[in-house]
Amino acid sequence: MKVLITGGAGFMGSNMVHYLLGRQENVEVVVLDKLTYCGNLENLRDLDGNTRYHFVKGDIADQKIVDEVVGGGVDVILNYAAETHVDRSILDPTAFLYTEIIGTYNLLESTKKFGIKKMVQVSTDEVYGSTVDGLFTEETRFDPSSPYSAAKAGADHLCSAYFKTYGTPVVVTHSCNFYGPNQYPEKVIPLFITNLIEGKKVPLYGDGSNVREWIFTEDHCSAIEMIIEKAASGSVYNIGTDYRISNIELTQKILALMGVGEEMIERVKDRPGHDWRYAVDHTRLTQELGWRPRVDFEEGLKKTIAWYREHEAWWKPLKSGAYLEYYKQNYASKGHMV
Ligand code: NAD
Ligand code: TDX
Repeated sequence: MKVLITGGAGFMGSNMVHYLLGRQENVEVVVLDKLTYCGNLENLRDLDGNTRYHFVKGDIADQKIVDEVVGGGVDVILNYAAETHVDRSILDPTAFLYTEIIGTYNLLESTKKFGIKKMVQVSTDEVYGSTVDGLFTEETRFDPSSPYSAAKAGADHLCSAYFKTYGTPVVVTHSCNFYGPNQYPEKVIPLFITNLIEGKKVPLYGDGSNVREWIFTEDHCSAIEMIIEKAASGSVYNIGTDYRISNIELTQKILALMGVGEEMIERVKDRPGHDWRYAVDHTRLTQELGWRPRVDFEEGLKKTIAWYREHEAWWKPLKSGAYLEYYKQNYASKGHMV
């Protein structure tokens, strides 16, 4: 089976590349990635020379490159490529619209044109907006709050429309928040961990009462693997863990595990349009496909903190802005298609 993973140089995409290659010997992976500030070939460096892994630099908003890669022989497409940071979408939504909407449209067109067996659209629970005390089911009406989640919702609607109109074999997932090794240090967990390693305070938005549901990398990968194997075309699955925690509780856990006190919290202005609570009902995935999460949050958080402690060389250039220069020097002349 040949699997195209768009956005495979990013956080969860690269975790999925490793997960699939590690678990299934008959799998070949092609990564198509634009290498934005978030795409990092360091995440895939250990695969250099692996004959079951191929890397192509390209933009999913460019139909020509998408057709070339998909038409080159692919069985399954996993669309991880996206602009993913809510705060950046508030500052400038442009790239979010191109990548999320035009990019997903291009992948759907190529899926249709080349008779691809399955496309999985890796989406988010944020499309449902915020809920005070309920749970999001797959029937919950989309009510996005940020340009990021509105763009993801637009892409998800396109997937549904392609299935209804053309029978395009697409499956959409709505996952809760990811965490784990290799996450770009702008997202709350790696930002807070790396700030504390550097002796800096952690910027907590608003009163810290906002609630998020968290899933560790391997658990998200196992859900997507099961969806590749078993999900019917046109189906939609929420991916969640039932592990929900407020940002202040999350911060306190990180501070405790890192051996520092609450004086390291800096209360800052709230995010505009900040969703208060996400809560996912994943009954369908569990009952229909038999999936369940396995990693306990404390265990995953400890592993994540240990990884950032051991990989300063990975995140320091990202925080200092030196990554692109480093990347040009280390990769551009070494046979990568960049
Ligand atoms: P990330 O930001 O770490 O990586 C995104 C990757 O996509 C990068 O490698 C980037 O270079 C690539 N990319 C961006 N624009 C591209 C384009 N136009 N063409 C080709 N490649 C492009 O992402 P992540 O946090 O691992 O999220 C992966 C997917 O999962 C996204 O679709 C996101 O919406 C979804 N998701 C994320 C979370 C979360 O908590 N991070 C939760 C639910 C769903
Ligand atoms: O510095 C911060 N301080 C803070 O209090 C940052 C970066 C965040 N926060 C808060 C905002 C959120 O309530 O922490 C929470 C998590 O923030 P992010 O890590 O930015 O994630 P979130 O906004 O929840 O979105 C994430 O999960 C869903 C991903 O970035 C999305 O791509 C995904 O779809």
